[in-house]
Amino acid sequence: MSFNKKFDQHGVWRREFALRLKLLAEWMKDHDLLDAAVEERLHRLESQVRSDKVMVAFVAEVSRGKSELINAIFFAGYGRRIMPASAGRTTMCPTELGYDADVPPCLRLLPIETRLQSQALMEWRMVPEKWTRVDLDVNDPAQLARALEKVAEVRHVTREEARALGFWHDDNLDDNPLVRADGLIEVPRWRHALINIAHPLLRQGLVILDTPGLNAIGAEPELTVSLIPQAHAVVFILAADTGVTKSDLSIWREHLITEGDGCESRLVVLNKIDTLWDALSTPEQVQMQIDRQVAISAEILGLPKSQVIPVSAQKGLVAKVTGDEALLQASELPTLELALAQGVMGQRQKILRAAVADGIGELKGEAERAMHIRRRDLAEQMIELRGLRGKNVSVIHHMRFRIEQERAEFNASGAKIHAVRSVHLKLLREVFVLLGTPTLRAELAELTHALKQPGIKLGVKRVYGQAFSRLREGLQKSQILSGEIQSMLTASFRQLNAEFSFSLQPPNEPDFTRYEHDLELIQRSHLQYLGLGNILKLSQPEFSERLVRALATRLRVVYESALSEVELWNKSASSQLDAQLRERRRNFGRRLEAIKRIQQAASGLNERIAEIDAQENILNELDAKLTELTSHLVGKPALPSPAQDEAEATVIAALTEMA
Ligand SMILES: Nc1nc2c(ncn2[C@@H]2O[C@H](COP(=O)(O)OP(=O)(O)O)[C@@H](O)[C@H]2O)c(=O)[nH]1
Ligand SMILES: [Mg+2]
Repeated sequence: MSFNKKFDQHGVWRREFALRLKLLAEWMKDHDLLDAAVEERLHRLESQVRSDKVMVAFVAEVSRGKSELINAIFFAGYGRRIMPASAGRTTMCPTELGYDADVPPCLRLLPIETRLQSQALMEWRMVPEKWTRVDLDVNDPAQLARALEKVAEVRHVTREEARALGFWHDDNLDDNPLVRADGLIEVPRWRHALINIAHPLLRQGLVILDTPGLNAIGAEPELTVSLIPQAHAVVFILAADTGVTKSDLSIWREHLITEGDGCESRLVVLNKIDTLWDALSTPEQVQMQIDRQVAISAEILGLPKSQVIPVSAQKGLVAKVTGDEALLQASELPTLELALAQGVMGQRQKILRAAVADGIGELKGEAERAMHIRRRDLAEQMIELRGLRGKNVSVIHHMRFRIEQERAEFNASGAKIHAVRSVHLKLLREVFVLLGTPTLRAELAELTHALKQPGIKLGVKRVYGQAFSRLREGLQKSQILSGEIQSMLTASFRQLNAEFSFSLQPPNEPDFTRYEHDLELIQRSHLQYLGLGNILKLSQPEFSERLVRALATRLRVVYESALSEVELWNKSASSQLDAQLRERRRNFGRRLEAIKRIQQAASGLNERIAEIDAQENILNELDAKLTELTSHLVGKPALPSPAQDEAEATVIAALTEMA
């Protein structure tokens, strides 16, 4: 299955999931099963699946054919080149292609001069007015292609300006751009480009990152320490006619090697194999030459041969546009698409499904607990009412008095429940402080300060190590505190259960090891980046500033998700208490109501018993329906087929009717 088809299939699953989730929510609401925690969980699941992005980054030295490959894989349907990819017109700035429904189709460009300020790229995204916007007409591929040529624009600046912008390094002369005869240096006009178009794949959450060559990657630390490591797949491109050059190797080593995990998501492409096609050689001879280039490249990069895929992006694009099947096969593009589909999409789906299955499992548990309480209340009422059979008026009167007394006692014990809550909140507040923005900010200020010390170069690893072990310590402390909160919750829930025969169950406590692992990866990407060459740049104060800003934006994401996990945990605990209290109050109401009716007419008793029987049956049905609705959500997606489309159409129709 090609990448595009696999991605489509993923999209179908996600849409279907979102629809089913909506159905589940409506159903739960109708049956009064939607408490605050469940609602929150549904909401999170929905946005997790809806906003799930898959980022594929294309990284290589200039002119290896990144843009051409993007054209060939994703945009051949437009019938022409969309990303500029021709000699002398190459992408000069990192370019992200994606789709955001809230923004009209456009190209947004961030001027290169923003590098003179210390804000991280992520922060600039929040300031739309700093970006130059060009509207795009998606129905006019020629206009689209013309507009996108802006990403190739350059400026000519003096050496001082180039140095300030991060393109010139006095201690690393080899890597500097060429100086023209008039002494000026060519630099990109834009720092970053965002392309927003409603291409079918982009609509479904694909984000493509096209990067310029080594020089521009090196100048933007955020690419290396943030965007590229977070991409779900990185395609590294070599050209068959040049083999692995020195700068190819620098990019590979400085920006792409990650130890341990992530191997599956790195694809190496040996592009331009058509330059080896040669009318004077036999196909076997050409193939041998390609194989040799693959073997040599794999050896230099330290990869198994199977991980280097030879293709011709250009011929692949031509073949798709002209419908030339033989040429398409010869270009080997389908082989690359297959590898992307299996490696990247397969992986992504597995992760998302696992996360979703966990969420659904907890949600189901919460709803079942609510039903359990109702079931038990019914059972108790049943015993109570059966006991009244054949009893005289005074016994019934006495019973009513007893229930009223019980209710008064229960209302008076509200203070005890309140106490449990306030201790819980107090401890939680400590966790919030540990994981909060001020704590993180203070940590990072310390790191910036340390990095700015003269002669830091040798101590970088240690300084990072210290900062990260403090961060890890914070997470470990949060884990310990959460453990204490959990024990407290368990004990007080048990006590409340015993005293009021509640069935409270403490929700799963947050697990911070995942976030520790994230910290590990972030630390590694920074050290990797600084370990080679780039460490020299620390002598420029604005560089360390930028580096730490980039670090901050990435850490913030980790801390925000940790905090939100803690919040959900808290919400789940307190909404259980709320639910039990509410149900109990209702239960008193129902019991009193039943007695009153029995006092008024003797026949009331049997009627009431029959009602309770009926309610028990309804609960059983609800239980079965819940299992059915949730099992649809964690089930495997059907293969895309006409039947699948029909199924989807049916669900959509059902929902439209509901709305
Ligand atoms: N012969 C040949 N040329 C290619 C191929 N892919 C790209 N090119 C050419 O290589 C040059 C650079 O391509 P481009 O996509 O702009 O490279 P980028 O800088 O990596 O984005 C352009 O002139 C392309 O036409 C290919 O598969 N075969
Ligand atoms: Mg390019």
